[in-house]
Amino acid sequence: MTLIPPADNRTHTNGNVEITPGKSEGEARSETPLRPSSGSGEAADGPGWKNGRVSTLPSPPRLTGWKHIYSGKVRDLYVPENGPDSYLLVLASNRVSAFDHVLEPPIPGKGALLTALSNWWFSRIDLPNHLVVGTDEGAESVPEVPEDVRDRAMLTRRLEMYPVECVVRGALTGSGFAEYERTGAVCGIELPAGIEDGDLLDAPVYTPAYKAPLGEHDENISYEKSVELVGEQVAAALRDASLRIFTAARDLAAERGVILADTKFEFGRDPRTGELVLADEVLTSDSSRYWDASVYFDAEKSRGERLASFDKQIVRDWLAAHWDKQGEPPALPDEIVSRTYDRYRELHARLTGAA
Ligand code: Q0T
Repeated sequence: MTLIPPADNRTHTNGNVEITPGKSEGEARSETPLRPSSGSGEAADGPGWKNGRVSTLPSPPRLTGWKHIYSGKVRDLYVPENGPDSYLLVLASNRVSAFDHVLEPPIPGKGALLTALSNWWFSRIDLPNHLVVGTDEGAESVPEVPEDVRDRAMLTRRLEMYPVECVVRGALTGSGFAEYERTGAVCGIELPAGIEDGDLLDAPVYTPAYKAPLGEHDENISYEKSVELVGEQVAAALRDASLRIFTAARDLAAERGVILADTKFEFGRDPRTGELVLADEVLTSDSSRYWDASVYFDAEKSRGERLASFDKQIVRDWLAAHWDKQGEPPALPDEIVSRTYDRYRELHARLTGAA
């Protein structure tokens, strides 16, 4: 896998946008979709809507020319109101989730920052991706992306998504470490004894998960199970592409003092060409765990400190100290919101070299 040289921006134009905290609106694991919208109109006006369990999501914004069809914990999906239905708008909100709850308040600027990071990675990954670029669309007319959400919107080609979350782990932590502790293996891959939480693996492992329907938790699966789900050829292509992207991204991050611990990719099939296409957001701190290398390798620090990730660790730590995980989580104080934003911004700056 080669990463495209930094100067090359051929897949999009906003790889290095300047980031400023935006207007207030809105794990390193997968995002569980919560519930489809019940229609285009009410979503924008309603009092917010409940998912299957506990939290109430803020209503997604109404976008001219677009119909809201779906919301996950942190992103909202739209389709063109009057066609063509071959496009999809993925809007990154400023919402933050932890311990399976969407928290209040949102983190101003988060959606734009993660979108910029995802775009930056897309432009460096030498595989077809789902982003729609200006003029390659032939006769079809795609609705405009409204100006006020452009910095956190991805205009994408609508794909047939494969029901496999393509997780790659270069280190063992989270659900992967938990499974290893129970069984000595992750997704059927046996690992040497004695690995501790957060240890780097000798070689990255591909640990797919099944995308559970609506509200259920994704389930780690074996490679063989992924073959049953998508067929032998596609399963192998998903695994090979995931490992190649991970390895290249891990090496690039390492040059910038950042450890890419693990990440999740999603792929689809382009119905026009049949080709495998990289979709979703890529290598953001919502889909990945990043660690600060100088902290990770600091022998003076505790394991917890060393694994403090470039994502929601500040939020998780504050919640763990101020909430018993029963009922609704308390609102985050302003200081936690701004420190979390700073952390996201620092990751973006380190990786991309932006100020
Ligand atoms: C998708 C067809 O974004 C998601 O959930 C948030 C509510 C995950 N997801 C992505 C798709 C994509 C993309 N990305 C695409 N290009 N074509 N579907 C569906 N869910």
